[in-house]
Amino acid sequence: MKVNRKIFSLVVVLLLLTFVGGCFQPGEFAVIDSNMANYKEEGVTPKVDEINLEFSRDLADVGVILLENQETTKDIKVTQSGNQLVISDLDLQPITNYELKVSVLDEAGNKLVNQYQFVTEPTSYPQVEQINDTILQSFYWEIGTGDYAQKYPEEKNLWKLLGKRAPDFSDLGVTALWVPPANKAHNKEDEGYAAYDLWDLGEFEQAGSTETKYGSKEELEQAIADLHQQDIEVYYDGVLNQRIAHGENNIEEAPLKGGETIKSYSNFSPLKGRQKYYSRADEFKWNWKAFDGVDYGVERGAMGSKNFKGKSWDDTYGKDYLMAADVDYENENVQHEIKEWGSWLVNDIGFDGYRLDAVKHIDSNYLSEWLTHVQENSEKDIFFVGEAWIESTMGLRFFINGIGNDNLKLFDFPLRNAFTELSYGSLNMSALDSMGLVNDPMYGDRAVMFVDNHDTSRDAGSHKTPIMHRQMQAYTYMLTREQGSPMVFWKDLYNSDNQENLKRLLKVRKNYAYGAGREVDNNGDGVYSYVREGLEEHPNTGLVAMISVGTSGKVATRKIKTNHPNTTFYDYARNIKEPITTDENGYAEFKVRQAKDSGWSTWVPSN
Ligand SMILES: [Ca+2]
Ligand SMILES: [Ca+2]
Ligand SMILES: [Ca+2]
Repeated sequence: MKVNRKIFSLVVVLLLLTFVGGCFQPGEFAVIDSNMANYKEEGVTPKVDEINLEFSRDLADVGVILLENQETTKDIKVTQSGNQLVISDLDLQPITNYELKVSVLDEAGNKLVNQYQFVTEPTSYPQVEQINDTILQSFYWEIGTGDYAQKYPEEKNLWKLLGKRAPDFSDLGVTALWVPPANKAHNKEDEGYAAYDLWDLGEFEQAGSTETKYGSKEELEQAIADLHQQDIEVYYDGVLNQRIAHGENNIEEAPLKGGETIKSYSNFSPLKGRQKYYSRADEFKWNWKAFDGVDYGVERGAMGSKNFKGKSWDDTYGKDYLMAADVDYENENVQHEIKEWGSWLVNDIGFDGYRLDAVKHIDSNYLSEWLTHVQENSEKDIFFVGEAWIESTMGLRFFINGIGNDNLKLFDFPLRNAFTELSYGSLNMSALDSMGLVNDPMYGDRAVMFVDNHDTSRDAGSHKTPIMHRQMQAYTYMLTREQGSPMVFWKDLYNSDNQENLKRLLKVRKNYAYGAGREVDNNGDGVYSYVREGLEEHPNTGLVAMISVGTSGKVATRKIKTNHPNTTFYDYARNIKEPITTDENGYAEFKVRQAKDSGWSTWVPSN
């Protein structure tokens, strides 16, 4: 028998736990250690040829059965000595279901039955030179608050957690993180969209605290360093449209267009962050002159949006006014400062890109100028995605043309509307070849696809209905697509029942979703399939992705051509257990189940 030092130390730890009141009861008949514990996280590979179990008592009799794909009983070797049991000669196959049943008797005739179920991993993954881009939105509305803070206490200091989790992100194939607005907000509990001082990243005692909801500036900078260590880019959430006051110190007398003077929350000077970092900080103040208008006066109350004296609303795609004190991008001081700030975040703090909030309410000319400025003043290839909340593809196209800047990508809201229909079961699956910006022949690669985000999936006050059903079908579509960039939502990845499924799907994207993407010719009747041809230099890349909208529980088959003749494919999603082998022309009958909670398959070539 193999002497395993790790087991010995684990036993010591278990005994220690007992001593301090752990759950292991001395004298209880139980498995006290097993190498299966190690495989819980890393998965069982076909190379595993031995399972070790150590019991709390010596064994008198042993019965072991290993079932392959729920039917075949495998020939295995069982060796027992004292309280140790070794099951060997396993001959495991890749991506196959196994069920191990172990029943043992101790010397007094007490019986103990243990069952282990596992699906084996592939023997190896393709090693592509450049993995696909995958963005993670690394927060959600409720993060670090209420029940979530109880259940996920590590999320209370987000910056620390992001640094710590960087290796896991890398393992999943995440290449970039969109982090929440890191600027000081009007109070510490705020998510960051109620921007107070854009230059204060949790460094100055302002608006009631030094830290932001997510931590301190030092912690943010450490997180960026840890993420860069794993080759993960970090995107800043830029809130350029509005400023929101903290309290009485921000009240000033301000003249409105038409002669009336009100008391408004529009005096933001001095701002400590700005005074420290902006060399022209003394040349103007952030008071009403830096804004176009407000919709509230201290004595007047809500009054609808009104311009300050001499101001006019900016030239925007939507209405310029959205909320609070609306920034005036025709003001040259403002223009200059926000450009300097944009470059500071990239060049001094280390950000690699931006997610830009509410861009249809920001001056279109200035937005384009700002994008060009930030890009041209950096050696990095800066990523920019705008939140232009426009739910038609034609509208997004119109917005892109209006901004006229090749650097800007946009969130694909119309594609998400298709996912909503998919969720309800009412989507015509054959239309999935043409939905959203991602399928636009000109602008497909400008699309950032998403299933849900901090606005569309909130527990209360959600701006849309969250995608409740067929979430994995939507993610499968998005994460296997050739065009566009997909964004995965933290709440789906770490706080949902789907997290293991989503992690497997991310691995499909990282390892197999390469080569040209191709629509098949038999989409419809509740099934959509999509092929990635694979890379010539990596013959074990490529895939067939299938999603369904049906609920019968039956398996649907589609004859699909791949670029892989005489090749065995496995469903990496584990929703269909049996492998499929293509003929000499690359054809096979691929399968997907018609069910809400298992209606997706990602067929990948075996290695
Ligand atoms: Ca203006
Ligand atoms: Ca505006
Ligand atoms: Ca404005």
